[in-house]
Parts: sequence; C-alpha cells; structure tokens
Amino acid sequence: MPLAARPWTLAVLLGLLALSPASGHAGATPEGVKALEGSPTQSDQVEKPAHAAYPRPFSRPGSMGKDYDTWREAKGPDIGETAVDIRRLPSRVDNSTRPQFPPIYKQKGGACGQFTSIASIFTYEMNLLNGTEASTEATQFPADFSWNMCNAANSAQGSEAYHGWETAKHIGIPTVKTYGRVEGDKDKIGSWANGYAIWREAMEYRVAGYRYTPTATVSQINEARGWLFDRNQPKAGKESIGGLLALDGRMGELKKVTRTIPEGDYLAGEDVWIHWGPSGFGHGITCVGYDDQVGFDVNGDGKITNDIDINGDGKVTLADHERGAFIVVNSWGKTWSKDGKIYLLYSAMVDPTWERGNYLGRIEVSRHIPRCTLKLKLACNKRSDLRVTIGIASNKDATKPDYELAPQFLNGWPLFGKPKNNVGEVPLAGPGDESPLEVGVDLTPLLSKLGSKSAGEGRLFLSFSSAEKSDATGMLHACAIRHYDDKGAFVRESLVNVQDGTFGKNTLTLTTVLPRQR
Ligand SMILES: [Ca+2]
Ligand SMILES: [Ca+2]
Repeated sequence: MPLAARPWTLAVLLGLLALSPASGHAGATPEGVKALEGSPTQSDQVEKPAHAAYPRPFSRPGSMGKDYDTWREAKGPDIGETAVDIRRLPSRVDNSTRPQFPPIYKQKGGACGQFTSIASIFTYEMNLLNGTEASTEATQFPADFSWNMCNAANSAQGSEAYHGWETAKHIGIPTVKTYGRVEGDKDKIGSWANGYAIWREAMEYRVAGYRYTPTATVSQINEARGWLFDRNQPKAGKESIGGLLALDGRMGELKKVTRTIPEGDYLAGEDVWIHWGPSGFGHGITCVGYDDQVGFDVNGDGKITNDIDINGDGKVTLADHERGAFIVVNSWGKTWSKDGKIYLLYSAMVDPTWERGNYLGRIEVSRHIPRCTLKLKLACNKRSDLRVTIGIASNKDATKPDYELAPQFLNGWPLFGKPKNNVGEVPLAGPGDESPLEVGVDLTPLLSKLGSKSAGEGRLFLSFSSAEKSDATGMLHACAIRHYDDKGAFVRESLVNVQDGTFGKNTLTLTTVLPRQR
C-alpha cells in the first residue's frame, strides 16, 4: 500500500490542542447556523437533519477556540439553510467526469489529506469559479505547497484537510504551473516555495469557508447527495453543478471490506467498500458523486435491501442499507481499483469505531486581488523559531504602528499548534538549506484596517527576531513594497533600505514611509 498513514502522534497532538482552553474568543456569537461541537453520529438518529459540526480533532484548528466559525467568510448558504425537494435528485451523479475535475493522482508521500483538500477539491471548485477546465498545469493546484506548511519536514507525517484550507485562507495556493509540481520527490519534503512570483500568484486563489457535517442518517445522506448534485441550490432553467466532499477513511485490511459486484447485478464487476477497513490509519479521499442503485448483499441473505435490520440492533437505520453508495476518487493512481475510483456504501460511513469516517468536508473558494504586498528575501536557520511582525500606521510620522500582522508562515504557524510539530525545526527554505527564501506577504488586509484614513503617506514597521529563549538566527537580505492596480497589474516597487539584516536574540527593526494609493 502506498504511504497513506497518518501517524497517531498528529491525531493525538491535535486532540490535545482541541481540548485546551479557548483563548480570546469567549463571548463571540457566530452568525447563522450554530455548528454543534462534536455531535454524535449514532445510527439511530433517523430523523436528525443535516447540520454543521466540529468533530475533534480534524474539523478545524483547536488553537482558534470553540467559537471559530469556519464558514463565516463564505457567501453560500450554510448546511441545512436550504430546504429543497429530494425528488429533484437523479439516481447518479459523478462530478469526476466534469472537465473541472483534475487528473487522478498517485501520491508518493503522506500528502493524501492535501491531494483531497487542495489538488482535487480546491482545483475543481476554483475551475468552476473561474470558468476554466482543469486540463493544464495553469489550472491545477498542488498537493505539497500546503502539505509542506504542516508536515514538520517529515514525509511520514500526514495532514488534515483543514491544514490545506487554512493555508488557502491565509496565503492562498499557487498553480502547479508556477509552483512547478503537484508533489515533489523525497528531496522536496519540507521545502517551501522560493520565488516572489509563486507567493504573489497564490494570493489570488483562496478558500472563503469550509465545513464538516455528519453523515449518519438518511436525511444527512440526502443533503450530501444534494450538495454533490446542485449544492442544494437549484437554479431554474440553468444547469446545476454540484460540489465535492472530503472524506477520511480507515484503510487497513481493505481486502476484508472490498467486494466485487457479482454478475447479473447493477454495475457488475465494479468494486465496492462495504465497511471501513477494520484497522489502520486515516486516509484522505474525495467523494465525487453517488449512485443510489449500487448495492451489495452485505449479510448474504440473497437479496439487497434497505429495510431489514441486518446489523441486529433491533431497528432499521442507515447502517442497515445495502443499496446506495458514494463514488470515491483515491490518490493511488489511475489504475487502482481499475479506474482510480471505488464505490462506498452509504452505510459504511456509520461506524462507531471510526468517527472520522462519519463526516464529510466541503469548501467555498474565492478570488482575491492584492493591492499592496511585501517582498522579502530572508534566511533563518530554524523556521519554527522565526518571528516576524508587520505593522502600519496611517501617519508617516508615527513612531509605532496602529495595526500589526504576524504572518502565520513567518511565525511557525501558531494556528496549527505547537510550531515545531508543524513547520519543522529546519531552516526557512527547507531541511539542510540555509540559503535565503524569497517570499511575498499580502498587506492588503492590513491596509484595509486604516479605512478612510488611507489617503497620503503612512508608515510601515517591520520586526524580525527569534522566539523567546531560542538561539535561532537569521538574515534579511532584501525587502520591497509592491503596489498593484485593482485588476492586479503591477504598478510600482519601493525598495526598503536594509543596512545590516542580521537578527536573532537581537531584534531587527525597520521602518519606512509607506507609499499609499486610493
Ligand atoms: Ca442482504
Ligand atoms: Ca439495524
């Protein structure tokens, strides 16, 4: 089996983080539908409708606290907000046949979570948004740009889908064409993109929001089918194009749960998973559609039924269904299970021994045009301990900033938890590479905080140092402010003078007039 395992260390770590007290978010009231914290997925919840949920530890970063609404910036309706007639749903949907869906990949390392969340789902959604097709590298998005943000420079470390979606929220994702690869070989594990153009392009392609929902009841399955068909937002007279869903299956001993549909039955010869693997670790896979007619005689009574209690718990629920399946795309190559895809019985998801397999994730993507950015050429011998802050003031004579930003990736990704466990205790550029890295940081959100005070010249404040008690050192080689027009076209660059760029226990501070534009 390819390297698909997610080491328990990560799951345990994230679990602990999720249990730590929330900081700075108490009292906030998220708008819209309130997601339920780690809601149970017992199979007896027959009438339980679809709803958002935050199962621990894989549905959002624990560092953001329990009031972090992962859908807040999305424009589309939240789960359960649209009530639509399920009779509109066709019996089969397969979005992997659409031109917006990328090729089926074959992963090399432990990047499955990012093959699902970014290389597959993000690519598909971004092509739909842009009106393009995922047939070229210019319209595909890589798996390991985001994976290298969180894999601790360790090829065996897995990732959660949300690591990619948060990377897309905070930095964005560059195209495969500009980034240079979908997934690198072993020598690229932990390597960060070197080149301002890559970071500048990434800023344009973003995730607006993401959501998880349990899929343990018939009505919850119907909502997921609706998302796959038309996002539960039918448009009269127009073709409806559905979304995709992220899934985290258990992949040990797959032979025990993989069946081939027998001769004479619908889609004979196709493979179907009737349960999650009885052992093993999680594996990110992509749910691209469904087929309500696919079935398998799980209990061997000679018939395929949805109305017999086959698991012997005294009631008939989704867990007893032998007919109806999701269509799943894996990242184990185009010829795995004949065509890279497999069926997964709806009932297979209802497994109290594998909570992750009960949930489906989805995203909404967005485009963003940066107006002002920072271009940095920077080295640091231990990126987990690097600390960079960027401040702005509306007055060019100010002596301290009005607003400050600490970019996640230049501060050890505190969002993802204990920094060294995610970015790795390696040089900024990557393992064994102490050469400077050229990156870009979007200043647009910071500048927007100045609001109507934005006319005239302001002041920029930059600070480079190492974490408290760290002996990490670094060097700022070059720094520039870049401006773009409202179409994203380059306007001008202002160099920031760097006399002695060394920093470490001593903090390097720079301040300069910030040329501004309306
Ligand atoms: Ca049966
Ligand atoms: Ca039952």
